Amino acid sequence: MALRDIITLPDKRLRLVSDPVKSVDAAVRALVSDMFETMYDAPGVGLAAIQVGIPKRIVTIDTAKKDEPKRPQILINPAVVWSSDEKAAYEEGCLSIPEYYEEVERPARVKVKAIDLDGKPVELDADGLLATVLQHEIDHTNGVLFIDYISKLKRDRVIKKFTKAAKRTDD
Ligand code: GNR
Ligand code: NI
Repeated sequence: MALRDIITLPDKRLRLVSDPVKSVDAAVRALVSDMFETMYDAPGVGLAAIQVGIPKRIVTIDTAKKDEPKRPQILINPAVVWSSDEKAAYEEGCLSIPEYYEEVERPARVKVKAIDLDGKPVELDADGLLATVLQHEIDHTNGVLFIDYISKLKRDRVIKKFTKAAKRTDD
């Protein structure tokens, strides 16, 4: 078990389309274990492998509140197979865009298919925060960030802020 570094804007790897996992082997299990450790430490309610620099379609999620028992969920090769016409708005944040929050509207309910750590197919029906986090994480596996859904003015402003901050730290 190890903490891994979370990559942040403007790291171009956040725009990669991650590769499907072909077999759930020891390396995948070790990565999943590190992702949970990194996600709980951050803390965050979800994490995609690309956020620790690994372009594989692997997602960890735990939307349990602080006073509730842990509820770890692992999704390998996840895909949204149905989404509701009804939308829901959530104030979203992202560990790869630290301390920036904006309201995003997405389908309120989704059905997601994936495989678990045993390579077995799983199907999830989600609403509320879980539906939003599932979509946010599956977006990461496709190189999509929540700022892609806000106005271009706000998006350009936040990208510029992180680009400037990165320039200041490497000179
Ligand atoms: O910790 C997180 N909180 C969150 C809140 C609202 C919508 C999505 C999220 S996911 C985020 C962690 C993260 O960046 N996952 O990719
Ligand atoms: Ni994120």
